[in-house]
Amino acid sequence: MYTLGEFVLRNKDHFSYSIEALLRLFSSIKLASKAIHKEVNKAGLTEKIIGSTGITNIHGENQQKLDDFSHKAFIESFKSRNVVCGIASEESKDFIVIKKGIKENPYQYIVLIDPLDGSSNIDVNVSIGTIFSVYMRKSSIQMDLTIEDFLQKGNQQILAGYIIYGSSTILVYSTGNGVHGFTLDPSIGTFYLSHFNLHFPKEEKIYSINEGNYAKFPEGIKKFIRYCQEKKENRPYSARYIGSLVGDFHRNLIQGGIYIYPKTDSSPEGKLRLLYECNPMAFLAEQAGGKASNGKKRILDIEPSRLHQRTPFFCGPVKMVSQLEKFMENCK
Ligand code: AHM
Ligand code: MG
Repeated sequence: MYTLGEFVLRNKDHFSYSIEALLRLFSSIKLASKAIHKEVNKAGLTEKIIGSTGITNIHGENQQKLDDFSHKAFIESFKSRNVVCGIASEESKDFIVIKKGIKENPYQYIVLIDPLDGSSNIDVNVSIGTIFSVYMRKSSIQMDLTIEDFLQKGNQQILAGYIIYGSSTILVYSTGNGVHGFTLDPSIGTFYLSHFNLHFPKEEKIYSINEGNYAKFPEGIKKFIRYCQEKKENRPYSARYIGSLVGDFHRNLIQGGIYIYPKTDSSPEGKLRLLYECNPMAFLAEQAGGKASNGKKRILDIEPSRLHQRTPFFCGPVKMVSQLEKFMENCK
């Protein structure tokens, strides 16, 4: 049985940068995710975690206590491991600079993170997750970090992944050499390899979309939904929607399905954030033999202009995403 650390070391040629840095990055991610796992599992027992902080976050949403706890857990954990120079989080308006001299912090990695995704599911005991994305900084190590260090195209990611806090806690990642999953054994606090080289299965089975918004969808999406429901070939597909991107993506990766979050009348740019939700999932999807698109363009090729930029997001097996793109194209 391989632990995450042992697996990373044995596959050091999967990462073109410093292996010590990768181990430190994982050390930070594991530490924070275990703290969140522990809180999630006793959420019903403690006022500390259930409910809202009473603060409206930068997206105009009610910040949950677990959102805040998770944000702080990751920031502290990355700070303590001396491997990251800057962090952008869904819970913070601006990027956060880790202040350390070059000598003390020679590593120049940039992290973008959604510390706790699917917050509407926290209080009802449904799967939630963390999504992370890592880049090399672009600016010189001698200079201050700039927003350009964070506004990189998804195709520049050197590490991306998620942690799902579900019936078990699983960490899934890719460095551009396949997608691998590790399940936490909570009795000893160790992640063990459980899903080697994940790939979307050959047969498509599922479509995942918040169909309650049907009336607000573009015509191409309505057509695609009707296509999914048609009795033809291997259709109709099953409808499955948790409302946690990590949970929906993880199930669709294992069982074969497409995740759909289009623009709507009320969210003309879509709902999901490009940099710390869509790009890491798109990177994983492609590594697992799938595809991710905004309806017209590959997600990983979008040039970002804002930290909290939103985008329509369609992600899953190539055949399904390409079919959806065709409907979108014919419906302009
Ligand atoms: P969050 O980051 O505020 O939790 O929002 C992102 C979540 C995704 O996890 C999920 O897929 C989507 O929002 C659900 O949105 P909706 O409730 O509109 O279906
Ligand atoms: Mg989110």
